[in-house]
Amino acid sequence: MKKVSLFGLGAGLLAALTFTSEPAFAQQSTLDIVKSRGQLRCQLGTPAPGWYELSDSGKWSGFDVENCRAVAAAVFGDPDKIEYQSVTSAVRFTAMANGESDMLSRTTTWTLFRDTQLGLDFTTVSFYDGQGFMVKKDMGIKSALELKGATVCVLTGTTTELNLTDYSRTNDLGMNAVVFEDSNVRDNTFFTNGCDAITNDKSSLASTRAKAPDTSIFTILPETISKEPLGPVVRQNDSQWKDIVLWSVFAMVQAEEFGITSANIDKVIAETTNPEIKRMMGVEGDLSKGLGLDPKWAYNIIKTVGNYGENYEEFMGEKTVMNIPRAGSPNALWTNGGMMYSPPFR
Ligand SMILES: N[C@@H](CCC(=O)N[C@@H](CS)C(=O)NCC(=O)O)C(=O)O
Repeated sequence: MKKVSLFGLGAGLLAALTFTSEPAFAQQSTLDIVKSRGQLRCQLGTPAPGWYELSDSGKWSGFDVENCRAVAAAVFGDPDKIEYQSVTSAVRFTAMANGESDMLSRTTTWTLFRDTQLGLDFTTVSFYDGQGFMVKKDMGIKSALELKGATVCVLTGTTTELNLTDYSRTNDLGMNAVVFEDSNVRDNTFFTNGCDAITNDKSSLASTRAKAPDTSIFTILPETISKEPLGPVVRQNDSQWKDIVLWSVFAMVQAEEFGITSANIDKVIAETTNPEIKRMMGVEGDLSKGLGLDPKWAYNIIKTVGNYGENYEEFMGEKTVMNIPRAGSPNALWTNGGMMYSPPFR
């Protein structure tokens, strides 16, 4: 029996439920459910370079996948105890609200509506982005403001779709949205000239470009038309679970600030005199108690998944197909002038 009303779903969304739901859980915490299942159910989007890639052998990897792996490492000491769910943007929140996914980590923008009217809680921002437009270079334009009357490929159920409407209206551009539910169909339509432009978070434009047979023919226009703070989402009303996901991300950010990597962590712990590192790594104190996790939860994240900077470099950095410079962006550590900032581990 579905108890979806627990999550504050409206009748409209209820009607839109497409997932078989498991029995809802009035008392049982998400942590208990995840532990007794022996796996974290983590929701990703459909495969996209940089963010969530699926190898031929069925292995997921990517920047947003690392948030799932961090939580599994925190809960189980093993980042692979995950059942991944690949879901389109259009139905992602339904899959959360009905209990199908324990968390989502999939280029999802934190907005007031989503945080307060879908039975969900946003945890923190793991990547700051903004929306842009990509066109083929041979179109010969330099600005989105030249896209008057253009057809623009866009994914449904996204902030992207809403921002496109706002931007077109505000600037009197009369753009025509060509709306898709499947991101592959959207991308292929753009590649084969079915639209003049494609719009998305700029990081996702880089991801689309990376899928193209010839990446050199595209240009991402300079305008950033929105704020897209992306991060993991959980169901509302389970603050312990929210804390686990939130502090798993913070642990990766804080480890980078401390200069702790997956490679040097054991040496740092053996040699450090820094009490905050000792507390964070479970060598001293009992900081893990409130989270209901093993004292080594943060150690397990950094040892097996790495710190924030390691993950950025591996999946988003300038040596990757994404090639998104971090220096000077909000995704730099606060100590380098960015916005990546963890509260204290005390
Ligand atoms: N950040 C925006 C856009 C999210 C979005 O559409 N992400 C794409 C990236 S290409 C995605 O996850 N696509 C996979 C899919 O929907 O199948 C939002 O939260 O609405």
